Amino acid sequence: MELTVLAGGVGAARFLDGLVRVVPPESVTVVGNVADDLEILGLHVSPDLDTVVYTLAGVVEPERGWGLAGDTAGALAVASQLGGDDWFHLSDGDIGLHLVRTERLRRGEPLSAVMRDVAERFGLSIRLLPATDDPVRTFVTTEAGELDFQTYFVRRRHEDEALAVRYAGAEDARPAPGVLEALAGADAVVVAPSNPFLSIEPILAVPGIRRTIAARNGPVVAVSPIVAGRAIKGPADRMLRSLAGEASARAVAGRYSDFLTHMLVDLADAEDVPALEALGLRAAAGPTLMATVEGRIAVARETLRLVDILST
Ligand code: FO1
Repeated sequence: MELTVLAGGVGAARFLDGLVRVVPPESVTVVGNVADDLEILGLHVSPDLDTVVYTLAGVVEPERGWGLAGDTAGALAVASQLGGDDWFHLSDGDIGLHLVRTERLRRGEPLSAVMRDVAERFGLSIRLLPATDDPVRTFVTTEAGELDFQTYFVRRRHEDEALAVRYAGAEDARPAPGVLEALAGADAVVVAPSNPFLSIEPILAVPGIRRTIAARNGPVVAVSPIVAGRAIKGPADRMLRSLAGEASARAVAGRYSDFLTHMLVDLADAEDVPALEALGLRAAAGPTLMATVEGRIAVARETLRLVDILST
């Protein structure tokens, strides 16, 4: 049994943390978003891939859901004193990863090769693939102008209304080695509970990825990142309202209408199930909250039950 998961930020990492406790981690391939990668203080940072690594390795800062738990920030304090960028929080241990990655990328190695080694050295058994080794970067149009992703998200705390989203470089990007095979060959593809615009669509924008998913015969199941009209974390609810008309599981399903076959919505949204089924999906309401490990396991189990991979 093989599962391939499209994954963005913290919600996806928490979902994966449950999934690898329910199925053998070796059977899981993650296709991760790289469009929120940034260069800062001369370092290449891949927040979404690192969040998956730190979460599955059990070293993530648990409240925020990103970065290393219990780490110091001496390097950033000195950088700040010297007038360097200090708005993006990089802790000392995290910088160690960015140093190694940046050096290897500068030597010409692909991101996928670097992250394969990083995942292995953190003891992970899943396969972690960036969607692409090529540079794709998200830009968000706001009333303050077009902002690069981390300026919109971290520096301005995603307070601006998103009027449009663009994935620069996507049209020239190629899927990283193994991505299309993992999507075509999996018993199920899972769209993690991630922001459609900021986490999933930048993956789908890489030529070949969306088409390969749509051409599957097997199930493609999404877990709704919206609970009772609200995002658990981040701006997905506000972005769905401004860019897709409403913040609901239905609106999320609408973003994936060309390939989605199944959808898990939160128990609070059980009344959405008939409307999703009217769209031709198999849908179910179940737990989707992932604050605890037990919650993450429950979400993973419900997702796999919905696509008949688990029977109990
Ligand atoms: N998120 C923040 O809100 N503020 C930060 O300063 C910040 C730093 C950061 C450093 C490394 C890393 O792996 C993630 C970091 N994040 C930070 C999270 C990240 O910006 C977002 O969660 C994702 O890019 C969105 O998926």
